[in-house]
Amino acid sequence: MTRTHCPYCSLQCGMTLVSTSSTTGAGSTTGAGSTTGVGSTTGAGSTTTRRAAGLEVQPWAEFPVNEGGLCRKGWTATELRGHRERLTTPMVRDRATGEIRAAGWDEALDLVAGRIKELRTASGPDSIAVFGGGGLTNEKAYQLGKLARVALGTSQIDYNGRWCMASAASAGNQAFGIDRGLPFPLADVEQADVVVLVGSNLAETMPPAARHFDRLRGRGGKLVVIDPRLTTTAQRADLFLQPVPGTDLALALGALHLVDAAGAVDEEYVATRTHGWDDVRRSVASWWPERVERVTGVATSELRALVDLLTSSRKVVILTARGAEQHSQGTATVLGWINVALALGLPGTPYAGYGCLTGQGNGQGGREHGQKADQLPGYRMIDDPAAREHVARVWGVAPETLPGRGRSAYELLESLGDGGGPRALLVFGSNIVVSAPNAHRITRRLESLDLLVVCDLVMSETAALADVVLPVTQWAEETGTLTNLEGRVVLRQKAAEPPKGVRSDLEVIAGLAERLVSTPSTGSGTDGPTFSTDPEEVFAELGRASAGGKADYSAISYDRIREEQGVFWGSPRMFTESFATPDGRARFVVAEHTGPAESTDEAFPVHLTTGRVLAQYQSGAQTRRIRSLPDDGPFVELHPMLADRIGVRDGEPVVVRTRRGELTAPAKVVTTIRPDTVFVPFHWVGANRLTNDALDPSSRMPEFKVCAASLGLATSSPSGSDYSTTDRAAGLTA
Ligand SMILES: Nc1nc2c(c(=O)[nH]1)N[C@H]1C(S)=C(S)[C@@H](COP(=O)(O)OP(=O)(O)OC[C@H]3O[C@@H](n4cnc5c(=O)[nH]c(N)nc54)[C@H](O)[C@@H]3O)O[C@H]1N2
Ligand SMILES: Nc1nc2c(c(=O)[nH]1)N[C@H]1C(S)=C(S)[C@@H](COP(=O)(O)OP(=O)(O)OC[C@H]3O[C@@H](n4cnc5c(=O)[nH]c(N)nc54)[C@H](O)[C@@H]3O)O[C@H]1N2
Ligand code: SF4
Ligand SMILES: [Mo]
Repeated sequence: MTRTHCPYCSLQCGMTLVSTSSTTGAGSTTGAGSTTGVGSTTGAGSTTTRRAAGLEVQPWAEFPVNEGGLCRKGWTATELRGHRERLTTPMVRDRATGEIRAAGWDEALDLVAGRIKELRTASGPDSIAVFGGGGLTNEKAYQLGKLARVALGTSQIDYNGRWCMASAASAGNQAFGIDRGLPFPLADVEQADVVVLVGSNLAETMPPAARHFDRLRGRGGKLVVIDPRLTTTAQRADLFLQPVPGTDLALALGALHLVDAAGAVDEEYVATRTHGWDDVRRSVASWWPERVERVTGVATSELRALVDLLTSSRKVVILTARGAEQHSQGTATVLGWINVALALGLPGTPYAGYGCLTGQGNGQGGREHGQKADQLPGYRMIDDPAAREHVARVWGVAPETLPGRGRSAYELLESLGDGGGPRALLVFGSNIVVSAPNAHRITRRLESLDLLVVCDLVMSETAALADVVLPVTQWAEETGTLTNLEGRVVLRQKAAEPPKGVRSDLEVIAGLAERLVSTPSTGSGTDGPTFSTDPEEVFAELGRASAGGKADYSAISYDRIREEQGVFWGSPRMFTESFATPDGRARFVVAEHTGPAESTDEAFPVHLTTGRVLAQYQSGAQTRRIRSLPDDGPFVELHPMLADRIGVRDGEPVVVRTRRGELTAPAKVVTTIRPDTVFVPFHWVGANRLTNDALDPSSRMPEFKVCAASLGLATSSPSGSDYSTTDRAAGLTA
């Protein structure tokens, strides 16, 4: 029996994995949450049980975040073990024939290191790029940053978290001097009077978290949801506002205008704990409710109802998620809501404040230990001389050998190959072909590389393009730490042996480093850089490298995490005395509403937004392969009025076009979406052929959540969403 955490989202639900290999085969011994077992690989008629490939998921009732609850993705997570599409051997592509064949580890690693050396000699270290992921453990993220800076010598590293909570991170740094998703434990929301969710569908994206919001309402607290769709989450709300996508900032400005007009600004808090209110006050003066209604489509009465709730309660929590953040003005939007929170005197007071609901399993830790283009471990900045000095000492290299800042995720991918930037890319933990915006263009960039290396568990759509595919262990087969949305560092513990032939990411990184680091010593009196493959050792090194930084992990150990059910870095409740700015005060920052980068017009008259459904995770590389989760392909959610206008009925194929691409998928006709907006989930190839790659100026976050689209009747067959062919082909290649 092993206590560990779900492999997927930032809630990092505690779970127990029980080995079933010693017990008899079929019968399920536990009650609830049954799913189709993968044990029977023959499709139809399989028995229902939660066990698969010798591991069964059971609750871990004492873990405080989810209290034993899991969503269906968590209950079925072990089905990917022993899956027929699991990669178990390195693969190497012959560029002359296009054929991909099995190879030994030494052959594959030698080949990768050899080509990297050639490129490095010919074009310099920045011709090699690295792309990481917010699902990687802290140890992997740390080691990947070190691989780039020390073994490859490249500045060109970034990761998919740039597409996730980067706008909230940027806003948090500007306003509070620190970037931590939730500055308080999630369960604190139960004690609030009012919680406002801006662009979060947490009933589908972190279902076990919903219990905390249900208890809030059980105590008489109020839940407000702001979303262009009346989602499962919004259906539980006491107040629901349904803005046009991309207009949340105008709503925040209007809310602050009314808070001020009502005389509800906490003048003492503003005077003693903040700077900059006067400028912000002036900037919201012209945001009359009528103007807000014209921009957002939210009736003045609804905005007033929101502000009445905010001003009549003391304990208000404002939470943003991707709906508000994934915009070219995402940072400004978050700052707009932080301004509301500061004016009301909330951050740092009990059961109140602002927080961002981080998304990926290690969304928080993944952005703290150096896989970001501008960052060194401990949330240190790479262009800070003191930071370079400290980290270089831990790494056993000279500070001047560390490269500077690289490009942000989208800019990096856009520059690859034909784009004039790096000629080689190493990918760890992201399925770019599905999840990058303007995906056609990015896929062409990947295809133009001299060398694409992908480490993955399965043949993802991105791995299917690679020259070298390296098979790695998955969560149940490895140990490491992740930092959940609250800043709680949790321990993933190994529960089973990996298939033969598979290596951990740490082993892959060490294998490459060994071949690429020329001579150890650098004259700094140490033995030069080393790359441990033992996660606990790497964590201890990460602790030293992060010591004294903003995200300081030096006091955390595996033993402490086991004993304390996770350990928060810093304080569980932040900002009670001061903020992380030099003078301890929070900053009001003026945020101007400019609107989405692309507006609707005659040719593209509707707003397109994208997001998630409960049963699929991210690019779907993992969950589309779990047979007890529905994998029906994308759909186009639209209002009956819009459906009537183009003459499509529920289930019939509809074409969505944008300036970048098109997608055909069945219409899902619902009254819960704004009539001027369509929604497409992004878990399958397709949605991102449509999305806009306009970037936020500060966070470099792409505008996943709004662009202009047109709709039409499809002439070809329905189920023909273009996803299926690519997807199945990728599966077969494996
Ligand atoms: N089932 C499932 N759960 C997941 C994931 C998954 O892939 N599947 N991924 C995890 C990750 S990495 C993340 S980042 C989180 C994301 O979690 P969420 O942010 O909750 O997920 P999304 O569905 O991307 O977006 C949330 C909502 O934003 C709304 N929205 C769209 N445009 C706008 C807008 O302009 N303004 C506002 N206010 N709302 C808008 C959408 O209608 C949607 O309901 O989920 C995590 N959990
Ligand atoms: N249109 C649209 N696009 C979006 C979004 C949206 O809302 N709309 N959301 C964005 C957001 S918030 C996110 S977070 C991204 C996520 O999108 P991706 O970056 O594609 O994330 P995943 O699908 O989780 O990809 C993880 C890949 O790594 C593999 N993997 C899993 N664990 C490990 C590991 O430990 N090591 C290695 N080497 N590989 C591993 C998985 O099999 C999978 O292929 O998508 C973004 N794209
Ligand atoms: S909510 Fe997130 S962490 Fe919890 S079981 Fe579902 S996917 Fe896993
Ligand atoms: Mo995310």
